[in-house]
Order: sequence, then C-alpha cells, then structure tokens
Amino acid sequence: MPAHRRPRGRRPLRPRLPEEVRRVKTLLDRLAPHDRPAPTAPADHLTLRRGAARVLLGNWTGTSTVPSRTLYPHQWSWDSAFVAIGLRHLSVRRAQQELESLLAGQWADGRLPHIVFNPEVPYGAYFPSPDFWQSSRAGRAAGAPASPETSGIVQPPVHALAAWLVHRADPAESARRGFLERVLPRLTAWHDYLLTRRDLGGGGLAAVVHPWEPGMDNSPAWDRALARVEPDTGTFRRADLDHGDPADRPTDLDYGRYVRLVTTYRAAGYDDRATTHRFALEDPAFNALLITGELALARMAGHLGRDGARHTARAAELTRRLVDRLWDDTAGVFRARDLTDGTLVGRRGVAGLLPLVVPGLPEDVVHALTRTLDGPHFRAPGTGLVPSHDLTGADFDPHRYWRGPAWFNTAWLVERGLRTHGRHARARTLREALVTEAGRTGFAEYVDPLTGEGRGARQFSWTAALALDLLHTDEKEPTR
Ligand code: 9WN
Repeated sequence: MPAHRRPRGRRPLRPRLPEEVRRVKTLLDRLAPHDRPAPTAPADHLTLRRGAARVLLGNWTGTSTVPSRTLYPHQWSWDSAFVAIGLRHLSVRRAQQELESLLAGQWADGRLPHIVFNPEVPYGAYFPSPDFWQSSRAGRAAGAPASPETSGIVQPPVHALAAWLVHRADPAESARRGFLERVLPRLTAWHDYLLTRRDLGGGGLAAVVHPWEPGMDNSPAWDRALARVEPDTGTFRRADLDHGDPADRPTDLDYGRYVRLVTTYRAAGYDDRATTHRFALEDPAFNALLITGELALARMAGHLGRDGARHTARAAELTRRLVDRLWDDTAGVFRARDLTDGTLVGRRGVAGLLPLVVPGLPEDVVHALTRTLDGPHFRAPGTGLVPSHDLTGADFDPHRYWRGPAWFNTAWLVERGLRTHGRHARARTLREALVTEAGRTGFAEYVDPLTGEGRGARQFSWTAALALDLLHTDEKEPTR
C-alpha cells in the first residue's frame, strides 16, 4: 500500500475498555504489596503512586505508551525511555516491551526515529503524520524499515540508561528473557550512528539537525539558527492546536521552518551525507545523555561478560570534548554550538545544566553548574522545578513551549546529576518538588515557573513515570 494512503478499517485508538480495565486492576492489585508506604513515607505518597500508575496504565496502547492521549497519540523516542524508567516499578515486562517496540522502528543505519507511528491512529490526529515523513519509501535507502512507519529524525539518547535501569529492576527476569542480549547490539548501533553520521562538526560530538531532535523544540537557543531557514507556508495543517493553547505552542512561522527542514532532509532520502543541513548544532544535553548512555552500555557489556572498555573510553573522550567545545566558564553554563558559523549560542537554557548527569565532569564545572542552578537565571518563584529558559532573558516566556516553562523530565535529570556529584541535600529538595508538583498538577506536561500553575496536557506519561520512579527509588541509590 502506498505510504501516503491511509489504510481502511481503523480501530479506535483506545483499547476496548473492559479488557483494559481488567488489566489495569490486575496491575494495581499487584502493585499493592510492595507499594505499601515505608513507615516514614507521607501517607499521600500511596495516593500519588496509584495516580501515577493509573496514568501509565491508561496511556498504554497494548505495546507501548503514548505521551498523551490527546496531543501525542503515537510513540515518542525519549518519552518512551522516561516511561520505561517509571514503568519498571509496575511491570518489568511492560518496561522492556516499551523499549523494544521503539527499537522495532530502528533504521538499518542505526538511527532510532523520534516517532514510531501507530497504524491505528488516523492521520489527522497528529501532524506531521506518516504520509508526511514517508519513511518506508523516502528513507528506504537509508535503512528505514518497511513497517512500522516512523519519522526520519531522532531525539536525545536516553534509551541505554533506561534499558540498564529496567534490567536492574529485576535482573533475573531480564536474564530469563534475554533482554540485554537483544537490546545491547541495537543500542550500540544507535550510538554508533550518532557518533559517525552525526559528527557534523568533526569535533567528536553528535549534532542535531532539527529543533525537534534535542526534544526542547521551541527553545530560544534555536532562534538564530532557525531564522536562516526559509519557512514552508500553507501546505500543512497543524493538529496540535486542536488540543493545545496557541499561546503555549510554537508559532506558525516556527512550524513553517520545522516543515521545511524535514522536506529538505526527506528529499535527500534522510541521508546525512547527501543533505546540506541548514540547521546543525551540538547540544549539551543531547551529548551529556549520550555519555551516560555509553556508560550504561559499558555496564551492560560487563554484565554479559563482554568487554565494555570501548564504551568507557568513548564516554571519557566525549566528556573531554563536551567540556572543550561547549563549556562557558564565564557564564557557568554549557551552551549549544552552532555549526553553521562555529559560534556558541548566547542563551542560557536548562540544556546547559543537564551535563550534571555526567559522572566525569571536572569538580570546578560541577560547582559552577550548581551555583547557576540556584542563581537568578534558574531559581523560579512559583516552582521547585527548573525553568527551561533563563528567567532573566529577554525571550523568556512562562507559558510557551520550552521558552520558560519547567518540565519534569529535566528536573528528574538534574536531580540525578546532583546525586551523581554528591549534592544530596539539594537533590532531595528537587525530588520532593517533582513528586509534589506532579501530583498537584494532575501530572501536567509542564509548569508555569512564575506561578506554579500546571499547563499543557494532563495525565502526561513521563511526568507520571518519573514521579513514580522517585517515589520508588531510594535517594541514596548510587547513580554510577
Ligand atoms: C514534536 C512528545 C514530544 C516530546 C518533545 C516535546 C513535544 C513534539 C511536538 O512532544 O514535541 O516531537 O509536537 O511538539 O517538545 O520533547 O518528546 O511528548
């Protein structure tokens, strides 16, 4: 069937209710024994755990989890990694399946697409839909699978860390099902793709080629690079505005540019060697997550009795390059590097704090990052989370996507980073804020950093998953 034609006879997105209700009930019952709050845990933690579990079970499609039933009705790459990290506390099998269904969309060149499309969802439910990406046709030479349909770009590599945490949740079950044996080669191919085809600057770091790739789509850090892109006008219909407030979402002009970048890439068969990327940047968060991913691969290899030295060495080299190429000592923050003109982007964003998750960071850099975190640029009055953009920046906007709002996944990463470097007291306040605000906002997609009001979608999967993770894990658990 041609990729642009929607197959007939779609089943509705929501699974048949009685069956799902039964499954949810069984899982919630199973949750009960070890879900009993520890003697010192506040009583409402049990309510929170159950609320978070309900979100994850409600957003489960049968093979994976949608980020939101309304706004994002397919499987997203880094969302699934975060979801698996939470889901492992409910069902290790489901958490494995979450990651493996994403890996089923992997291309032969190693890339892990940022969306794996659910064929049961009508095209009009989300833009850009499969008929726009045309992966199985336009991406065939680059190795796109014949099925499922996917996007052609990527998202941050959180997957190896997620797979390792899922394994650790139940090593016996993981061994019984051969989980690590199956995912290790695929995750290695994914990182190899990033470190070869995507080393566009030749500096040993991976580049992103679309604002959707770093996962922080509308960050002011991309404005200058994006302004060079001629927008596509009028050939598409946005579905996000059917569900999201236009004041929160990217503008039509931004969308025109997002579309142009994809059509250019698609016309070159999504081949990085054949495309002249008009947008190419080295993002600190993306590369920091690649480093933690390499360390996770080293652990997986070690666990399977294989040599993980290659991954440990790559993590060390990447750490050196991250600091050399992206650290701004004067500002006390990492910055993105624009590969079109070689300059560092003059904006402070939460992506510049996320390298805290890297264990091998020099202590003076860690010290400066923790000061920046608690300084005027990121200490917000309305939330204990971390704003996505500099509160003092001229382009700060408390509502608009990634231009100010505080997100739960970045808070989870900063919390992990603080623990990695022994900042346990500060990590604890962030941990408490994440859990409390997730519950208070109905597991909102993000929070207004000035007022603390929840915004965007509710029952958002990674918010629930990461709150659940912090409610289940010991704050003293080592991150290395
Ligand atoms: C485009 C799914 C995704 C997240 C991203 C977030 C948003 C998509 C969109 O939603 O991006 O990929 O349509 O805005 O920015 O981080 O993965 O939750």
